[in-house]
Amino acid sequence: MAYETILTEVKGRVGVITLNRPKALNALNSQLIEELNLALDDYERNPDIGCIVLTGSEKAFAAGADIKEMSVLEYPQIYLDDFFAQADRIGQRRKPLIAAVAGYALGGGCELALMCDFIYAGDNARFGQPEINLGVLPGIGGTQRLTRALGKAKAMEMCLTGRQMDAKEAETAGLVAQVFPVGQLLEETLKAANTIAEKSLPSTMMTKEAINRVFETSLAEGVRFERRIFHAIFATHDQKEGMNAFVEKRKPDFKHQ
Ligand code: CO8
Repeated sequence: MAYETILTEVKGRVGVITLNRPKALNALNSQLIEELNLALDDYERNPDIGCIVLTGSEKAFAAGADIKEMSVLEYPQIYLDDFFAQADRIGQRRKPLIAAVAGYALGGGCELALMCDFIYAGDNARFGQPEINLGVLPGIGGTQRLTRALGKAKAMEMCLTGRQMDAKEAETAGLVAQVFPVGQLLEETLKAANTIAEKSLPSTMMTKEAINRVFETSLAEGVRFERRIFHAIFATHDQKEGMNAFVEKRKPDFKHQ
């Protein structure tokens, strides 16, 4: 499928999506969100894809939602159209999804990275929720996910002042999993993505689902949920293969089912 705002490339069992609106620093407009969802649908349906990487350019992962597109919108149309509701689907994906963030990840760009399962950052990455400077507020989950990722103090400070956080601070604060020199970011992200994609797909998907339960439920319910899907994974080929391979001292041959 030909896209205008993103690039897609399959590397082994990893599906890569590159945001590609360089003239607008990858600002997220409706077309980009639609194309991103189509590409994600495609990778999710493809049994040969075990992990997805979402990235941008060295200058910008994404500098926010497209302010030029939004500036002309009026209430109640924005309400009736449920503007940007499709963005929520990105955070509901089932296969592991890694954000490789270099440069600006601001506003909707930061929120998009937060919808991924974890973030690897280039050492030039800058995270921020500058919506307050535009007289608005984060609208794609930033107030919720940033607070869960960073805690109340830093999330409040960032959203209320609009200040940016560099990669080092983001790693210390737990927003990103690891920081790499920007020139090595994609290579390192692909390495991790390959590692994940080679594991049994039902076990990576169930692990993602169980960890995400943390944000939706109590500890007791979450532990019960984990036990139920742990029991269920004994219905897969790969559980038998993985455990037999260990006992027989050989490499497992996962069939991803
Ligand atoms: N939207 C549209 N265009 C943008 C955006 C954006 N978010 N960011 C940059 N651009 C464009 C610029 O207008 C410029 O275009 P042109 O060449 O035609 O003038 C081009 O990209 C390059 O940008 P700059 O010249 O500004 O580049 P600099 O290197 O000088 O500055 C910055 C880079 C600091 C990133 C600067 O561009 C900037 O501050 N951008 C805006 C950042 C921002 O405020 N982001 C938040 C947007 S609001 C948001 O994300 C809300 C999401 C919620 C939506 C919910 C819907 C329900």
